[in-house]
Amino acid sequence: MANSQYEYVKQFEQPDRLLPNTWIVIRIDGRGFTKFANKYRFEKPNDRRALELMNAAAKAVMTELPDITIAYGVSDEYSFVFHKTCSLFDRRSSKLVSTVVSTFTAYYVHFWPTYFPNSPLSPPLPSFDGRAVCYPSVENLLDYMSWRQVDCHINNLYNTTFWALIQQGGIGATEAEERLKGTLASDKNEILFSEFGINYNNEPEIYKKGSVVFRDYELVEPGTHNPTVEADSLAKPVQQSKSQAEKDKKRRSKARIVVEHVDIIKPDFWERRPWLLSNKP
Ligand code: DGT
Ligand code: MG
Ligand code: MG
Ligand code: MG
Ligand code: MG
Repeated sequence: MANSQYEYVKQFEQPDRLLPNTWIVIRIDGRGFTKFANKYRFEKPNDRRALELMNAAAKAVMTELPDITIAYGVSDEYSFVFHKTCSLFDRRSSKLVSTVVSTFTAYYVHFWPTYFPNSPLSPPLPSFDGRAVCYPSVENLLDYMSWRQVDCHINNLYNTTFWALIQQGGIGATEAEERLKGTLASDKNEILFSEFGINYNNEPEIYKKGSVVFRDYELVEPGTHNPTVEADSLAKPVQQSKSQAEKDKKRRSKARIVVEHVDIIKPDFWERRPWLLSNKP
């Protein structure tokens, strides 16, 4: 099409390409989910249907975007990790973030009736915000993932104790908050055990650890790979032929996507699945 007198407006667009050779994390978070959870009577502190709905939407996002290496979800949030060699949308931040957010939201609404068959959605409908952050090293990326999982643990231990005090202990929210002020993890474990007979260790893994979504291949022996060293050893992305890249992409789209509730803070998880952090996406 010939240039029109209006074409100059294009120059107002700002470039937003994310730093090359860095791991891109896109985190989405439910907007106003405190209210949303009350409206649909989510169970407190954890509603399994709500968490499984989040996981189903995350799985669908990973299926549609094979560039995503791994995802981690807790509460109303999900973090999607794009491989450092990812070139999708020329790594343009707004395109990546908006695609992840809208794909996730669309599937969340799509799968809603499967998980909440007796509570049809009505406006205001669920929506999510999103942001992209680049992590330059595997160590930074793993620290990010650990940060989210530690957050899950701290919040879940607090919420489990808080709601036990209210639901089983019969005290009010203000009083429960007072009781928990300044307590350590060991104190909360003790309250749960001695007052309510709850052994926190026996709580469901999905609540304690959150949800990890990734493509599954055969596990390797632990200790034979050091993913941090290996994946950080090359500054330049491995040059692949187009046909090889296509093949890899096909392999990724065919792989089984699994959801597990496991520790991703210790190196074991990563060592046994070297494909997650490998230089080749
Ligand atoms: P935001 O993200 O700033 O728009 O505001 P919120 O309200 O979404 O706050 P956020 O994201 O910090 O916290 C998540 C809220 O979602 C939190 O208030 C509890 C609620 N929520 C998430 N999962 C569950 C669940 O399984 N059960 C219940 N009862 N509430 C949940
Ligand atoms: Mg928030
Ligand atoms: Mg939220
Ligand atoms: Mg949140
Ligand atoms: Mg278009």
